[in-house]
Amino acid sequence: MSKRVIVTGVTGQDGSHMVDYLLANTDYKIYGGVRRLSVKNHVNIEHINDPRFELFDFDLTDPHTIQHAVAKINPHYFINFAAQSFVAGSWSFPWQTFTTDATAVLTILETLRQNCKYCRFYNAGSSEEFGDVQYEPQDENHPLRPRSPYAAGKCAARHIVKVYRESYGLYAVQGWLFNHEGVRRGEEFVTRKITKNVARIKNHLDTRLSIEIFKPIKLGNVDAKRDWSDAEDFMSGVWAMLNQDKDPKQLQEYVLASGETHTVKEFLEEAFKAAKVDIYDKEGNIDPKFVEVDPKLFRPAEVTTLTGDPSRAKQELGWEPKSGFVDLVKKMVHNDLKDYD
Ligand code: F7E
Repeated sequence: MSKRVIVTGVTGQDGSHMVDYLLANTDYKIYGGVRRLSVKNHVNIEHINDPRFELFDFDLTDPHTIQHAVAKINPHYFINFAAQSFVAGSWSFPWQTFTTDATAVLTILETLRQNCKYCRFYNAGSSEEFGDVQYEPQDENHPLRPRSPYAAGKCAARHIVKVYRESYGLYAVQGWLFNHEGVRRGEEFVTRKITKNVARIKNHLDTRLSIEIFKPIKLGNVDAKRDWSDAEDFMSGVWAMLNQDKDPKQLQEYVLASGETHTVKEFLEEAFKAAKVDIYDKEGNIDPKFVEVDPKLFRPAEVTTLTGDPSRAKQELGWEPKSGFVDLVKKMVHNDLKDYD
């Protein structure tokens, strides 16, 4: 009988890519957890037409839905990609963020411990946990120094995952995923916000028919540095973390990253380049008609720089990202330009 995998957060970027990856690379049955909303947003899973994929109602803030899913499905793997993942939003909703990103992870672990001890559990961890970084690049030994309610929640989750692994021998891991983007990225994250706006501006300039007033892209801290990869590349790394041939108490957790860092400004410039829009004035500066820095978009505390060191994942899991920064930016811009075809 084929194995059963629960993937939560399947309407989001990572959950939907994980479903695609598992359908393509295993013969397992995949159960996708979705939170009921009055407005359905299934765009990231609309393309899936496979009898091995089934949806079920799930909400991280409702322990009963976690217990019910585990009792009914009796999964071999539980991959938790559901979260309140927007860092900036975590200052507005700290309680909701901590409940979904930390307390709910404890509920999953305790449910598995009591009912499904041999299920392998993955929780989405984040480079944000390194926060106020002490050295570059950050590896698995870097201390946890969170700077946001989101990051504090992910750190708490990491500790409780480790406690369950070490206390009960549960196969439970939490990778450190550095920023990962793509055409399914939510529009509030800076990369997609940029590529969507670049496409809008390009269309405006090309058609000159738009009745819309020409508006610049409004951004916050464009000097922040991030290590960006293609989200699709991360799925095999996560799956490899879940399939190590080790006693759970000996398990390692891994950084997935490109090892390269760029400023938000560099992403922005590369995106306009991909759309063939010249944004520079005669002095070679970015013309403010294209980009405006809005102090309201600065965070109460910023993670100014992140660069991951994926050496351990490369050596022990044989994992490395396939596509680079420029290809990622091009892919996202070209995808958003299609909205105007
Ligand atoms: O911000 C700066 C902002 O919101 C990136 C999540 O997936 O990756 C993501 O977290 C940087 C920050 O992602 C705007 O201040 C400037 O320095 O795209 P972001 P994030 O906060 O790095 C990690 C690994 C996760 O785990 C998270 O779940 O860009 N920035 N101007 C801006 N950011 C946004 N969102 N919007 C702006 O206008």
